[in-house]
Formats: sequence, structure tokens, C-alpha cells
Amino acid sequence: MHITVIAGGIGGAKFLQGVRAHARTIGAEVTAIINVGDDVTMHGLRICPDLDSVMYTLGGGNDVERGWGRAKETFVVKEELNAYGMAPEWFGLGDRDIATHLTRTVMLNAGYPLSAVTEALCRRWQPGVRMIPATDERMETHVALRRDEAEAAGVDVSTAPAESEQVVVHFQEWWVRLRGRVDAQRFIFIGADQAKPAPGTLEAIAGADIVLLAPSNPIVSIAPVFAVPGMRDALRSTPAPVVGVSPIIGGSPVRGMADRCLASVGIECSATGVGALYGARATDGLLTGWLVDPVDAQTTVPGVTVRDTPLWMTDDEATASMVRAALSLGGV
Ligand code: GDP
Ligand code: FO1
Ligand code: CA
Ligand code: CA
Repeated sequence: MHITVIAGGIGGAKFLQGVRAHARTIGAEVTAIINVGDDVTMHGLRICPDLDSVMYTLGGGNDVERGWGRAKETFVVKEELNAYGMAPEWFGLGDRDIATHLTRTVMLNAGYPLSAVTEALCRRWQPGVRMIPATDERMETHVALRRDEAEAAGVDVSTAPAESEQVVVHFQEWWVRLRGRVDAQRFIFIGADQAKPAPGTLEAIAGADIVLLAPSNPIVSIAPVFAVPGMRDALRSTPAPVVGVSPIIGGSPVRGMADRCLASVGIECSATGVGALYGARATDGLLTGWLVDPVDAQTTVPGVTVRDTPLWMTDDEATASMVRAALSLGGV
């Protein structure tokens, strides 16, 4: 049995812990296709937050409280950079984490594609699932903001064309520095039109027994994966069922800012809203099944089989039981 999962960072990582736990009991293989839209270059280092969240979490090296980054982290290099006036001050580059970014950047500069670099980094962390970035091409999520609102929030708007009513900032600036408080006009996946699915991704979708959409942020973690040309077609044409797991429980995103992201693009923050966003394969969407929490049991998505089961990822066993429900919903 082959299970393929589309995932973002922390929510994706927690879900994958449950997928891995269940896969071990049935001897299934797992491939995770991970979002790269959050990726950013700082101080010449290539940083891939969602890939690293999944790799560190599945490898047991993550900081559980903070969510992102390494356990037992220190920030000496960041302090020293800031002492030289090196911006940005708002992004926490940890010393241990930097070793990952240095290794990745050296390999990328030597000409290895991100998928090969990820495989190499995973030789250390042994995540127990095959991790593939959605694309090897450089693709980054940027966020369009109203110029006046951005300026009021302290964003440097001097680089935007004088006549433009909008400014565009990197996703990390919007997420970490602005905490999503400035309304996003639009999310732009820069480079998506030139991107190709990374080697192994299309095969993992076409050859899966089931494809699962992790309960990751639908707007900034899952949508950028779908934005890679060829990815949606692969998901729509695979013979495998495609089952989504709702990241929204009772109208709330559990943790993180999915509510702000959804509000920004005018989608209701609910299991129904996200289910409708993904849509039914039977029409022009992706889902054959949609798993929601019992508090959302009344959810309907036209053309999609909706089932409910507790969706709180409190520990691996609770999450593995979500995965069993998703597999059963997919009929495998
Ligand atoms: P990020 O890339 O690190 O922001 O993480 P993801 O995009 O993979 O996942 C973030 C999303 O996970 C959040 O928006 C939440 O909606 C969702 N989430 C977090 N914890 C839980 C949980 O216990 N259950 C469910 N169903 N969703 C969760
Ligand atoms: N998130 C923060 O809230 N503050 C940070 O300073 C920060 C630094 C950081 C460094 C490396 C990395 O891989 C992730 C980091 N994150 C930080 C998390 C990241 O910004 C986001 O949570 C995601 O990109 C959203 O998925
Ligand atoms: Ca993310
Ligand atoms: Ca908006």
C-alpha cells in the first residue's frame, strides 16, 4: 500500500507522525509532497520552513513548544548579525538551524536540485517517510498589501512603484513580522508558472492507493502545492481516492493563522468553507472524501463524501486514528 500526503509545515508534520505510525502497523509506504512557498533566502542562506518543520519533527529534532526550528536552539549568530546591523531582526535564525541552511545552500550552489538536497538532509534525520518538495524550481509566496496599511505597519514601501496602491512583501515578512495583521489583498506564488513538479511527485500521486490532504493551512501551505503546473491534473486524474482532513474545527484553526488567511481571500473559516475550496473531483475540484470533526458533522460539500471523526492531533495515537478514518473513507 502506498499513501501519498500533501502537506505544509507543523500541521503537516503532526499529521505525518500519525500517518507514519499507522503505516508501520500495516507495512505501507508513505510519500509526503511538501510546500515550498514559505521558502526564503536570508544572508545568502536558503531556508525551507515547511520542509524543515516536517524533517525535524519526524526526525525528533524539533522544538515542540515553539513549533518551528530545532530543540535546544541558541541564537548567537543572529545576535551577532544584528550587532552588525544585518536585517532582518524579526526572523529567528537559530545556530543549529543555520547548519541545515548552510548544508542546503552549499549543495544547491553546487547544482543539486532541492529534491536531492532534501533527500541528503533526510539521511541524517531518517523521517521514515519519503519527503519531496513540491517543486525543485524556486517558487515563493508573496503577499500583496494595501500600500497605506503596509506603511502604517512599518513596511518599507519605498521600493514599490510610486503610482502603485499596493506593495508586495515576502510571505515570511507578512507572517512573522506583521503576524498577518495587515489584510492580504492577494497571495502570489512567484515562479509558479515556470515550476515543474519535482521528480517523484507525479508518480507518487498517480501510483498511490490513497492521497491525503493533511490538515495544513489551505491558503498558504496547500494552495502553493496545487499552484505547481501539473499537480492539480495529477490529483484529478489519479485512480486513487483523494481524502482531505479539515484543518478547521468548529470554525477555528486550532493554532496558527489560517483564519486570517481565509478571511483575506474571502473564504469562510469553517470545515464547509475549506471543503468547498478544495471542491469535488466530480465537478472541477479535487476531493472524493472530506474528513471533519464531530462538531462539524453537519458539513456538506456537494459531490464529496463527508464523514466525521475527532480531528484533534493530541498525540500519535489520536492522529493515527484520524488516518485510519481517512483511509476507511477512501475505501482502502
Ligand atoms: P505551518 O506550515 O507550519 O503553518 O503548518 P501547516 O500549514 O502544515 O498546518 C497549520 C494548520 O494546521 C493550522 O492552520 C491548523 O488549522 C491546523 N492544525 C493544527 N493543529 C491541528 C489539529 O490538532 N487538528 C486539526 N484538524 N488541524 C490542526
Ligand atoms: N516563525 C516565527 O514566528 N518567528 C521566527 O522568527 C521564525 C523563524 C524561522 C526560521 C526558520 C524556519 O524554518 C522557520 C521559522 N519560523 C519562524 C516559522 C515560519 O516562519 C512559519 O511558521 C512558516 O513558514 C509558516 O509555515
Ligand atoms: Ca507553511
Ligand atoms: Ca483581502
